[in-house]
Amino acid sequence: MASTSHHPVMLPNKHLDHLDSDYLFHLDIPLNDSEIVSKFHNVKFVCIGGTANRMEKLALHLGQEINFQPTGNSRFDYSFTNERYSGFKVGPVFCVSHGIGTPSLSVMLHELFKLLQKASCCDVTLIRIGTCGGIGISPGTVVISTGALTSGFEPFYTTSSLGKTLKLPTSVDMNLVNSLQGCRRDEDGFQVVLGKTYCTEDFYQGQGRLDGSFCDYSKADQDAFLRKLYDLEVRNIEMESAAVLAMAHKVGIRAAVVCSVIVDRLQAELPTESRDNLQAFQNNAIVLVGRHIRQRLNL
Ligand code: R2B
Repeated sequence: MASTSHHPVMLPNKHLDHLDSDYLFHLDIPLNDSEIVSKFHNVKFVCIGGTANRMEKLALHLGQEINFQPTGNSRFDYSFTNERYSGFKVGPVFCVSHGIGTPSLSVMLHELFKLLQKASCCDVTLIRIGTCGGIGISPGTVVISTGALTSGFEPFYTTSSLGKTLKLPTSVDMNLVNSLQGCRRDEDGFQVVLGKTYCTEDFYQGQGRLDGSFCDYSKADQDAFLRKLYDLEVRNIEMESAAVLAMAHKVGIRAAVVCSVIVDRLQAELPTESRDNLQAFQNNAIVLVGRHIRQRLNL
């Protein structure tokens, strides 16, 4: 690693010290199995994204980037797939799926963070690699989030605790953002843009679409909403960034959100490009993050 800092994962939950045994119910990993847990000790990058399939492909791609040599018959040094989530580990890189939206993501992150602490991981970086709608940004462009706004246009991830609303500030590590941006090369066939991300709980009304199963606003309302987002320096919309940035900040893990635009919401509701083009767009974010990881690992 280029950095010489030593920053162990230390979770702000004193109850964790007093558990007899702990089982990561949704990841299906027993934390009292030291053989499994020790496999994660070398994790430096956790890359997360919506689907299992994408995470498997991502792990294989990043494994090649960092010259990961698998032992035995498996292509990974650890993997799991269950009804909820999937994870694929290639050396210091662990790729995990999170499903759609912050509720699904937050369950996975709580368990992931516990695993990282139990495995005594140090200097971990968390990167969400996803897809998004652009706001005045053309498909194929990669947007790196400089912050995340949620409903009310506030920079908080809103959840609840003991029946009360809990607002966690979203916070971004600008060194990480700038370093990711610096990984773009002149010969790349895509642009990289920095901007705020609007994170919603719903794909249809939440994102101002007119084509959900119900809709009680007009096209003019939609236009005003998207214009307002643009004026607030929002450049993309997706459904997980606020929880990634707030939860990682809360536990002291450096995090970033890097998303490929698949539709410009100022032009269309849904992507209009071919499947092959959409695949190529998704790869743009992966290329950027792969270079960043190589650079940080001094490869
Ligand atoms: C982007 O794509 C998904 C919705 O289609 C959601 O996970 C997101 O943030």
